[in-house]
Amino acid sequence: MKNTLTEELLISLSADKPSISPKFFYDDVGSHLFDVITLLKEYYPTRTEKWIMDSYPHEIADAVGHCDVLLDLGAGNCAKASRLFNTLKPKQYRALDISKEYLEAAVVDLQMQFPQIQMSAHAIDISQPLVFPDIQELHKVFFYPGSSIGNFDPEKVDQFLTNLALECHGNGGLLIGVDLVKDVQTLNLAYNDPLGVTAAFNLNALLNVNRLIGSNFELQNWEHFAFFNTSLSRIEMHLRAKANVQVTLPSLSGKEHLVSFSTGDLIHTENSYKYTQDNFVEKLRRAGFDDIRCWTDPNQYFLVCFANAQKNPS
Ligand code: AVI
Repeated sequence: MKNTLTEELLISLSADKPSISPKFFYDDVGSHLFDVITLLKEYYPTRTEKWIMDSYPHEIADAVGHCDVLLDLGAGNCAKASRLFNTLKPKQYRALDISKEYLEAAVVDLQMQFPQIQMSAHAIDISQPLVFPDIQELHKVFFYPGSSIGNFDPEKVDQFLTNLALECHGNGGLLIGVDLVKDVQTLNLAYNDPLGVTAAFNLNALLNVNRLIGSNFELQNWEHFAFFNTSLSRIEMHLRAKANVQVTLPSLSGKEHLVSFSTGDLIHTENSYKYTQDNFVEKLRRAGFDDIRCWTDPNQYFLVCFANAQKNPS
């Protein structure tokens, strides 16, 4: 596992357009910094999604209908899903995330509060194809909040949604939160908060990479750079070199090599795609969902959809 990660980072950092996958944001410090981001006034997605879920609990429950199994994709501390338990009344809750320890602790706590729901925690990388043969016959509701779908490239989104629609086996659907296109100022501010929390979150990826592969990125040589790319409809986050720097990277054979960056050079760390309601609904349809219900907030900043898997997927 360590070698695979090292290899992935060495390849992406030595490429013509260097990058670090956003999954490297989420070490312990990075996960806490992300939690702080969600509390910031400028970062509207988390509280707007909560506002929508809290404003339409019965409409959402009606659309979802009967729920045998709630599958929480990227569950984290399970807080968002647990707010749905009283209205969706799932018989089973499966929390899926990349880190099992964190997840197990959250599920143990939650199980005490909701003893009637059968709960389990599963360490799964949801960017890989998902299969759930043991619950094929049951009515499944996939839950994917927080606009995490925005961090996938569009082709990956299509594969991911198609996989979920097929995994419903004509019996279930997807409850998903999606960030919407809006004025550029609001978008840029959400990823350039004046307190600098998003900057710290972005820079912390370098510390995590140093720890994982033994490189020697120095934070004072790098700055946060984020902007809305209108033509691609995405926020791009980068780390920008503030000086000419050389970074030592290890190699799998044990020999170190130097990578040079000039002032202004970029390391791409994240894309966060923003959709319109129409183009996201169209994506859901193409992936094999129909009967799609949508809810939004008065500013139309964020979208929550429930999409039923087609009964006879073609
Ligand atoms: C996790 N994800 C949906 C966040 C986003 O808005 O794309 C990650 C994030 N990056 C910077 N701020 C928040």
